[in-house]
Amino acid sequence: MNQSSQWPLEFINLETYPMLTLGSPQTQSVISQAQQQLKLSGAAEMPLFLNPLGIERLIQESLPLAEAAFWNALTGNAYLEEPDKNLPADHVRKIFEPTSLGAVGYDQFPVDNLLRKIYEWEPFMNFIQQILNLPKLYRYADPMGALNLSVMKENDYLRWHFDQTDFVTSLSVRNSEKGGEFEYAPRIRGPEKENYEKVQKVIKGESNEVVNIPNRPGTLLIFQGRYSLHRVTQIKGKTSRLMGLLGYAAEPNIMSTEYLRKIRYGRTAPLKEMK
Ligand SMILES: O=C(O)CCC(=O)C(=O)O
Ligand SMILES: [Fe+2]
Repeated sequence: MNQSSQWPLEFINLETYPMLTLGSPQTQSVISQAQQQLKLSGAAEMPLFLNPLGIERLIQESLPLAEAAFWNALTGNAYLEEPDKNLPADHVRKIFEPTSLGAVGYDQFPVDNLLRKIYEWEPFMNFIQQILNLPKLYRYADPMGALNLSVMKENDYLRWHFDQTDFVTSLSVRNSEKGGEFEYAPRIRGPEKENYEKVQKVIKGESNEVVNIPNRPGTLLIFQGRYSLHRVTQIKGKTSRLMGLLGYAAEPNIMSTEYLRKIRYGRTAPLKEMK
C-alpha cells in the first residue's frame, strides 16, 4: 500500500474500529455487532467513526462544497414511481409529499477531499463488505451518483420513502440546529408483503413503529432502506444539515438514469475534470 492511500487513517477512530485488521477478535466483534443491528432493525449505527480531527476536516471541506450543490424541490410518493391511475384516490401510493434538498455529485469533489478518500479507500470498502456479508462489493460506476454530499437548508425536507437499492452507507458531517432527524419504520414491508395500511399510518403520523437516529457528526450508518420506510424531518434554523452518501452495491456497473441525474444534479453530463 502506498503512502497516499493510507492517509485517511489519521482521521478514523481506529481504536474503536480497527479496520486494518479485519481478522482480529476486536474487529470481528465490531462487525458482528453491526450485523446484529442490521438483522434486528435494518440499521447499523457506528458512532464516532471519525475522530475529532476527522470530523473537523469533514466540516471544513464540506462547507465550500455545499455552496456548489444543485437544489431541487418536487413532490412524489413513498414508492418513487407514478401510481397506477386505477388505484382508489385514498390509496397510500397516491399520497404525495414534498421533497427539497441540495446535492453535490461525485465529480464535484476534489481528489484530496477526505470523504472522497474514505469512499475510494479499499480497507473501508472491505469493512462495509464484511458487515454486509457480501461476496463482493463495488462502488457505483456513476460519475455523479457514486458519492454525494446531501445538503439540507432551512425548511428542506426529505419525504417518507423506500429506497430502490438494498442499502445506503452514510457519514454524517453536520447537523441542523433543529429537525433533520432520520426517522424510520424498521422492516415495515417485505419482499412479499406491502403492508399498505401500516405504511399509510406512518405517513399520516399515526404509527407507533417509528424510531429515529440522531444525526451525530462522524457517525457511519449502514441502512437497509428497501423495506424500511424512512424520511428526514424538516430542517429548522440557519445551519444546514450535511450528510455524505457513499454508493456501494453488490453488483458492478451501477449507473443513474438520465432522469435521476437531471433532477438530482441539474445536468446529465459529468464535469470534464473528473479523474
Ligand atoms: O440524508 C439521509 O440521512 C438519508 C438519505 C436517504 O434516505 C436517501 O438518499 O435515500
Ligand atoms: Fe432513502
